Amino acid sequence: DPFAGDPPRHPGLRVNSQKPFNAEPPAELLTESFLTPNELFFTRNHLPVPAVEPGSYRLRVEGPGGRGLSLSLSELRSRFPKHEVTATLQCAGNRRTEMSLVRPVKGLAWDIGAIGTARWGGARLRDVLLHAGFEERREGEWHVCFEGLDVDAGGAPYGASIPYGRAVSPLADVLLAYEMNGQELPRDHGFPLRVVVPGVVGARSVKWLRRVAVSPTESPSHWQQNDYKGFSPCVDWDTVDYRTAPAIQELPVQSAITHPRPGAAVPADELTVKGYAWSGGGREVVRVDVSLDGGRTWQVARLTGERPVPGRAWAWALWELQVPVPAGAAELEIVCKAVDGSYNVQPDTVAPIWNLRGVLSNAWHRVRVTVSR
Ligand code: MTE
Ligand code: MO
Repeated sequence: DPFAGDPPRHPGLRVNSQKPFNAEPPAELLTESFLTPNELFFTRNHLPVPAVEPGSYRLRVEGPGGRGLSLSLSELRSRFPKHEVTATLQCAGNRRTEMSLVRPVKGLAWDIGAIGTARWGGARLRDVLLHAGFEERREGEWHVCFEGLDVDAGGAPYGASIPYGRAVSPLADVLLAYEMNGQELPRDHGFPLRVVVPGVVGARSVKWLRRVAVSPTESPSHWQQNDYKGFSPCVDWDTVDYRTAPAIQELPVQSAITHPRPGAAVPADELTVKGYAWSGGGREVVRVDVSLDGGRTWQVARLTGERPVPGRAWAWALWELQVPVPAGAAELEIVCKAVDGSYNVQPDTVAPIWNLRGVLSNAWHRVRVTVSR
């Protein structure tokens, strides 16, 4: 069993697949704290968790002109200033179950919990690239490619890439992280070293990082080339051509209701609605609207948590609304939708954004509850 060496996990997680391990926290726990506890942070593994001996671990960085660097963990910690960033990671497949209600899609059945926020600590990727001899600016199109220590049956590693400009930008805060919420990176989250690309789909934040290389083309990995791309609802498995769509990088604006849960019985007097909201590319959430009547009338929720730097809002906003329950209502359809700093909004329904892989599922989140009498 190639998964026999996987680490122990928190029993409270909702498991989507055991081998490889994919799990999310129960939605109501997700917004209990601004930083998601490490043991409750969703896990998205494509392959078995590699066993890494920290003493002999080396990160390989391919430098310009065929020169290369090999860095131990203690070199990564001592040669580069430690930088900390609070950033949300979201899987492209978060909220996929809602998309599969429209029509079946291929992929793990994530509810709303394939998202989490942590304070990541590590070396800036920028500092490591400059140390390896790269310049701040490079003419033409370049990508920074990452490889993990997890390899498939054919020996191909998990891999992904981001544009060079993001990798070297001091404002983009891309990290080679060895800490998560002040602790050593847990094995499921990439021990001993992972990439964290704030504002970008989780798939690019490569765990168990073994190699960094600069290339004129994107990562050749399956997950960069033939997965994690969005398509029109008219594209099916007979017509899909992965070369025609760009790889997902920055994610669109998103929000979801974590409390109450679908089917719950809520009190007849007053109701507290809670949830999260986030947008890609560092775009801050400027507003969350909540409806109790399926979207006919709206109220503005109160944003809680840390105030972001506009344009570098890497972490989610949590939000809350206390509302009187409309007199006589027996059922409520609670809806939320977020607005980001570019005034991007979420689509109201799922069908027009349906796609065969069930990615980018960010329609208004709807939760039906009954009112207890
Ligand atoms: N890195 C490696 N090496 N192997 C993986 O399977 N999964 C990716 C990314 N990095 C993956 C990886 C995907 S799709 C996501 S959403 C995030 O890791 C999830 O990070 P987490 O498990 O720490 O939440
Ligand atoms: Mo993902």
